Amino acid sequence: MSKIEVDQVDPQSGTTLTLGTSGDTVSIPSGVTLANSGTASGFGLDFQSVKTANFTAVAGEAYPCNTTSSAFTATLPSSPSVGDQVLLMDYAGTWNTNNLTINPNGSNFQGQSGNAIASKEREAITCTFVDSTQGWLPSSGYQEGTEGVITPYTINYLVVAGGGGGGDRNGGGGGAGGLISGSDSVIPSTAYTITIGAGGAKNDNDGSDSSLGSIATATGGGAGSFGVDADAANTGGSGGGGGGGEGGSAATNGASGTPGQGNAGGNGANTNSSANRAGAGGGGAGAVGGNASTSSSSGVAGAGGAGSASSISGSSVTYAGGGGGGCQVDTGTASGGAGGSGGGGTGALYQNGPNTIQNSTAGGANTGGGGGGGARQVGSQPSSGYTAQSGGSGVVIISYSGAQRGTGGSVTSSGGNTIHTFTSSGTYTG
Ligand SMILES: [Ca+2]
Repeated sequence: MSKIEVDQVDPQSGTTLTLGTSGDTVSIPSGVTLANSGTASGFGLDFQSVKTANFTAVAGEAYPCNTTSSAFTATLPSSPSVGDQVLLMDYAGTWNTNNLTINPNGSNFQGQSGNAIASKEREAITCTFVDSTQGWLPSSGYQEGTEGVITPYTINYLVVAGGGGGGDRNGGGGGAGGLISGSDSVIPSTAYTITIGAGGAKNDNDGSDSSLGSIATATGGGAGSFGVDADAANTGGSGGGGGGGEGGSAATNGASGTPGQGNAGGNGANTNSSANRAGAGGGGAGAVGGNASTSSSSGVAGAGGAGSASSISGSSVTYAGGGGGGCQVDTGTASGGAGGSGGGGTGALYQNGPNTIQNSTAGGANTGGGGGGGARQVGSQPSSGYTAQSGGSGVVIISYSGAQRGTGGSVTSSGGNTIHTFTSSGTYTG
């Protein structure tokens, strides 16, 4: 190896200086600085083969990404150096249907932690690592529009289904609508269908499901048993309460709820020799429905199971209480049948002799409360108030930190959060 030491190298003729010949490598040793004060061309990112599945990018490389078959994730380099660059481009014009997810691998992307999503057809993005605060920034691109790279954000949610209907004739209270709370991420400018479940009408009608897109679906509350042919209480988000039956029929047991959403209804009771018959409470999100009890001198209807409190709206509100059971007492005293906290309806009580009655009520609107059970109608009974009632409709509430980002529902703010409350079906657009 020989060494030439000169201060300048110029072309021997003409104006082109050539280093090496084809196949050679011109090596710049570590510690050497190439300072360019002229025009550089032909330098750039090292182009790679087409990617069709998850991969981890290397700084200084460019990747065509083909999402024709399925969406996948490009993970940026970990522990990047300032100035590191990665180029990503939509190989087949399919990022709008199968998005490319960009995982910043522990660094921020545009100042936020978590993944970003590239969703524009024929988009191309050069990602440059700037610093630990902003992390990676798109430093150049094509077809990026105003939302070329979007960053999902976290929401907290509450989804409550419609409550089940109560049962007539010493029937059980309706089970509360299923209650689900949690958190998930939503994608800006994406529509999420909001469904608010209706409450079930009296006598064997369950509440309807409520849902937040594909993120969460709460199951409608189960109907309470009603006193015809020992109708069985229905399962649901929370289960319906068992009935006391009518005539000489048997009492029935409560039905089960859905794990993670609600609880079972209580069991009905009767003392047919005294014509004392009592329905049980429907299950609530926070507790099982109360059992009924009877003797030769009394009937006690079961209370609806307690609901569950949530502060997602900015203040503590209890949702999804079970309906109370209904009760007929021909011999002695009648009591009980309170609705569970959180919108559960009150069960009807009928006490023969004094001919007194406790009116039943429906589950509260937008609470998911179960409907109250009914008492048995007899000839001397007042003309109304003894029948079972329907369950209450459900509700969906979305909350996230900071200023308003999405649209839909009734929008309020509390404690630095923006809150979207849906009392009827609609759309949340992220
Ligand atoms: Ca039934």
